[in-house]
Amino acid sequence: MIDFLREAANVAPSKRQLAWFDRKFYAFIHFGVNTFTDREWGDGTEPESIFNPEKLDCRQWARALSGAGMKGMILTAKHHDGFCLWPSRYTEHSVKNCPVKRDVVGEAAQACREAGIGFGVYLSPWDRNSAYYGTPEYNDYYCNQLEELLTQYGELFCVWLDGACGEGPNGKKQEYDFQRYIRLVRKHQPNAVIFFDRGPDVRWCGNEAGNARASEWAVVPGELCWYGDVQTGPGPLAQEGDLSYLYNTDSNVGGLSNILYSKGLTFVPSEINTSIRRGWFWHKEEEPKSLEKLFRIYISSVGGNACLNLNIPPNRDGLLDERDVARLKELRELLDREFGQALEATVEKRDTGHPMQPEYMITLAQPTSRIKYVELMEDISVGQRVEGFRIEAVFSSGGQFPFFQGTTIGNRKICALADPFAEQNRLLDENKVKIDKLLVKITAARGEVSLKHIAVM
Ligand code: FUL
Repeated sequence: MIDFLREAANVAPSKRQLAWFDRKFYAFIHFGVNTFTDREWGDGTEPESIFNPEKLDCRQWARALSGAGMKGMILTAKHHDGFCLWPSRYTEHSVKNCPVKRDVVGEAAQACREAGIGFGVYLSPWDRNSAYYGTPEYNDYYCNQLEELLTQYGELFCVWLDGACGEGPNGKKQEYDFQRYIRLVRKHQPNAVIFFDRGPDVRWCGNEAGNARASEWAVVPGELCWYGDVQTGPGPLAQEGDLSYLYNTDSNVGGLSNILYSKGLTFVPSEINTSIRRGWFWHKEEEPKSLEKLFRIYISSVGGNACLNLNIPPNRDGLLDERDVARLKELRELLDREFGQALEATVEKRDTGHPMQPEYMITLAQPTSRIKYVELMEDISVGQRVEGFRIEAVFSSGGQFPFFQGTTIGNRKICALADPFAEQNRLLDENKVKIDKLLVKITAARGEVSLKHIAVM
């Protein structure tokens, strides 16, 4: 039991996973024939001629994303309909046979480089157009396309593999050779993280609604799948990394279990991906999610030991919709207002005699009653360890009280003590007493704890 806990505490991330965590917030771009047919899933029979984004401007996309503080863009180079946004040598079903004969992948990659953000690709394994689909040759076809993307467009920060596996044009399903896909990505883009339902580098959070778990563990049993439903996901109660799941690491859950992973504990953090609108592709009548909703998604994902991949779909002109761009700008302004300026403070780690339960005393330069957030980061380069913590306020007038109780910290935990959308904020509005110091007490951990960053906003 103790050995098992020690093992769990010491499962460490790779360099590419740490670099991915640093990106925090990046964008999905769903763009393709669906943009022009008003559908979410094309069936592969769409004529190339319908893809006609006459004002296509990938620089406009990249500018809006980087302006919103996003650190990357992942473009759907090919969605389930099989239509390719780059002139692949291996199919005619691509931009090369469209009225606008432009290499959208190349232009997007270049725009990201200019804007100083990362670029990544989504290449759907499910292909409803390819005649190879459902045969062993399809894996060759897929790898050929993947290799084009991996070698022609510079450095990629992410290769996003979709788990969907439906029927192809001849009614057959495909057995994907994921091991081969992964080897190919590693060979050409060793720094790119591979997203797939359960890793190997980043896993799906289990829903498309933007719901993060209340306690997010990056260390999970290798073969454990997400439990859930696409619309609502597992909800905050299924905590894949908690001990009850870890102890089941010998179980064999889910249909894909044997494809990718050996059993045992592995470091695979979760990505929260959702669209700024209801659909992944652009539909005229859809409106962006409210600022409040997006802010809550941001706090619970970026501030909940995950990264946020927010989809912003270009319209039929090939431009991001002004409504979405405006909402992104509002979000950036709100994030800057809430988190932009940390209060001046000093932090002292206190030895409690127990390395798994240290305390951190934060002394504010100016006593204040306006504390809104506390941001904590574990040094996860050695593993994720904190299971529980508490924050107590220490008043200059004397007295102390606990006001925040949390579970996991991981890469980053944003503890929200105030809510910009609430009419009243207990701590800010009612408490006129000034807070002098804050005490962060780690109450439970799987190993020795080291917080590498503490900020008070
Ligand atoms: C899913 C797809 O079926 C959706 O269309 C979308 O691309 C989403 C991100 O992944 O598996």
